[in-house]
Amino acid sequence: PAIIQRKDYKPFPWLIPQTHLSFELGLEKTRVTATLTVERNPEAEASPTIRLNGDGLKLGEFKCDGAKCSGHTMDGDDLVVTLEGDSHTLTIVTEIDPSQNTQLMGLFASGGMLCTQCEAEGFRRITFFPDRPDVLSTYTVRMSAPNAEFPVLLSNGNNTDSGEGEGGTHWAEWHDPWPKPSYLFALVAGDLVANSDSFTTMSGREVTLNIYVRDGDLPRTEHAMESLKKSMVWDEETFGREYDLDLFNIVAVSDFNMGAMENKGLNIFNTKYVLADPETATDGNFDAVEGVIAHEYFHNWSGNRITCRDWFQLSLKEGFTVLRDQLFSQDMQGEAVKRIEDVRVLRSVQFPEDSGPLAHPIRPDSYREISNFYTSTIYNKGAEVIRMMRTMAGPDAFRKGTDLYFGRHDGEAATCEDFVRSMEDGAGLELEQFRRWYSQAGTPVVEAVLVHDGDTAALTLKQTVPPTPGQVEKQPMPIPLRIALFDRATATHRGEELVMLTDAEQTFTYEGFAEKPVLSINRGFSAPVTVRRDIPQDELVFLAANDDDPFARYEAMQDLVTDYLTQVAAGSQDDAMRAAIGEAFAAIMQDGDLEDAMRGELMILPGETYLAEQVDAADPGRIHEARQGLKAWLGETFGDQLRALHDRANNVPYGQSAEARGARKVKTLALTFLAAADADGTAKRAAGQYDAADNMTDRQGALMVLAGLNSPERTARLMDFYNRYRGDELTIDKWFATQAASLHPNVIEHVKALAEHPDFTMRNPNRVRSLYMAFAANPQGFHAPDGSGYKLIADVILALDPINPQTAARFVPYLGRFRRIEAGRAKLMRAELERIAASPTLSRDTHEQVSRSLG
Ligand code: DPP
Ligand code: ZN
Repeated sequence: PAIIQRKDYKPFPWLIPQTHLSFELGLEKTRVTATLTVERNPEAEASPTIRLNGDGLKLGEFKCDGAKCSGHTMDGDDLVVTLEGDSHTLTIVTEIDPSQNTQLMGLFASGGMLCTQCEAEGFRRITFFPDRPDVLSTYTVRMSAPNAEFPVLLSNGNNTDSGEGEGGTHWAEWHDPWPKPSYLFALVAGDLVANSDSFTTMSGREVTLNIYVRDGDLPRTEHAMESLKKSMVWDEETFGREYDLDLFNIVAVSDFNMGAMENKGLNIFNTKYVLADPETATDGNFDAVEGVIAHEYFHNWSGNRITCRDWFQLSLKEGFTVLRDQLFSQDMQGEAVKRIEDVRVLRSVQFPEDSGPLAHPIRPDSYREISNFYTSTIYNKGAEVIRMMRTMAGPDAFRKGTDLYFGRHDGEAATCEDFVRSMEDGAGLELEQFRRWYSQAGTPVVEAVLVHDGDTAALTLKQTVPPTPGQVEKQPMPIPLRIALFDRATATHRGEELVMLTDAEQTFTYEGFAEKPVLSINRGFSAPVTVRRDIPQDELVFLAANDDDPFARYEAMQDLVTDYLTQVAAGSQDDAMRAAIGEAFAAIMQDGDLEDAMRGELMILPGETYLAEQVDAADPGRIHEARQGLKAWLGETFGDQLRALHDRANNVPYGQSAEARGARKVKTLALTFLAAADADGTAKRAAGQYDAADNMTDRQGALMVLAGLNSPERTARLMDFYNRYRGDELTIDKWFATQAASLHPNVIEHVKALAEHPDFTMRNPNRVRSLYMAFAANPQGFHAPDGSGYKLIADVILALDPINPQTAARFVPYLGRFRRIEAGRAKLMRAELERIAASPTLSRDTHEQVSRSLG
């Protein structure tokens, strides 16, 4: 398959000012009539033809200016039309079968309803069109459908007209006044009910808000509605962005590849990110709904009003919008904990991507299948890069930069370069060297050494950016590091400063230190880098107890545990170090000034993927044992305190206050340590928590602990959970995921048995992910020394690829990490990749990921 290169970008030779789409809808047969006005693009090189992309489409009728014409041919999947003159009207008829669309791209059926997903290249599965983000058009849509099956008919923009048709059909017309690229087109038809509300914008316009769901799901939409209204206010106050239509619709659908989609005025959501109530959603689910609702809403400006020139610019909208949703959630839930959570995701998903065969810059240079580039690098590292600009500029100047960007590029298909220039001009930043963050892949490593002499402290920082595929030589990056130097005796510092490391090596000196200070660095995680600090263990203990930057305090604890665990995994056990960790752990449990939400963060041990990243050739088995060993030791040594913590948290009644949420977090966390030390006693305690639970957070938390234990309580509660929630898709997903992610030694057998369960299906991405992604991310099962976990995931990829290639390809990176794994397992992982590669019928998605992984 062809490689698309960023440097080859050329504007499209034609403009499509108007797009009229007429749908005669049916689950098995939908007829689409597209009427496009086309005009020569005065800013592009003239072309005698217009290329309209298609994907698996069969052309029905074709007319040019109302007449049958012959100047068109098929070139592969595309329709190429020869056009003389400067403007024409093209009429194109296609017929599609949504019920057979298992890829869930384009128009597809889900539970009796019809809906669309067009980003990135799904529109070409509906009709022939220049399916690229820089072709903006004004859409008018007419739908007709049987009234009984599809009483609700929705598209982008405003509902301009509707009426009854022949033979029990009805029709509706929608018009979207804002020109948009085809990937933002959406249509929904189904038997749906709405939670309706309204919002008055800052200029006093009233906007109708609807969240459409299946009948029974209505009671679970309140949190999403509240989140939407909060997002709308926040974007006005924080970024000066006002909503621009009279109607904002959200529709929830069960079968969906992504989390959600920001189609103009008609967001389509995976039910997972809409539906929430205390009985079925965990605190984490509530937060995820709030975050995704905000994310998609914020896209209305960062994505829709200003879109991307080409898909290489994807991070322009995604990185920026992720930063916007992170800042929103920080304001809603508390900055410190949210920052720690975001960094945990970055380090457990993006860092491994950056150090593996699929590493790419946040603005890639080439791709074969764009679906493969909806990555943690584009999203999460992209957000970190813009966050660094904000850190360097300060929030007020940053806002001037974003104001300039929104003003300057409104209505355009823009580039990352446009964004950077707006930041230079608006925020007053000098970003020439900083542009390397857009072009260089790989996570920079910063070594920090602090030397004390007389009354001077000298901090030497060295950076290296590791080689990545296609990028062997790297240039130094500008790295903003927030630092503080602590006086050991008073546990205070003179104030934080922002150090800019721009060269390969630099030394910064600080006067007036009679004693050697303790270095706190990359506070707030001001740069997405790995810091290797040469710092004695007692200073880490000091920072874990005293740092006033919550992130830095967390980081000190993580570093302490990471150092210890990597040593244990390498075969040396340092009891003094373990004792120091124990002391810090006990202090965290007892610190009366800490909120429980933060206490929980400080107690969470670094994850196994993160630990594996710290060494060149990780042994996942030994890492798992080392981590479990420390948990058991902590659980044993601090059993009384952990039980007391569990009892105290158990007495906090259910509620959404920070206190109640924090209590629920430490409650289950305490169980995980206790379970590692005392399986039988903890099984009873966990079963007690399960039985008494009046909310999903406590219930699933207890079930998660029980699922890892060999105990009679395990079986009984798993059965209870299933019977209680049978038929409730999202909750049964949890039932699958909890078992697939468990610490149980027989987890592979469990997963194989669950794959045969009548509720399992390869057709529903949420179900597939709940069983197999949970398993692939479970090091103990996935990295079974005999390779059975690798084989299982490879079999999933091969079986899923013909059904849903986009989702199948998402499993490849787990196997692709073999170069960072010890030789025995690496060989088995590689062999599975080669087995997949040998399949003659791989999709473009999976083929690209497998061949990049094998390198
Ligand atoms: N739906 C995806 C997102 O919002 C792609 N735009 O990030
Ligand atoms: Zn997005």
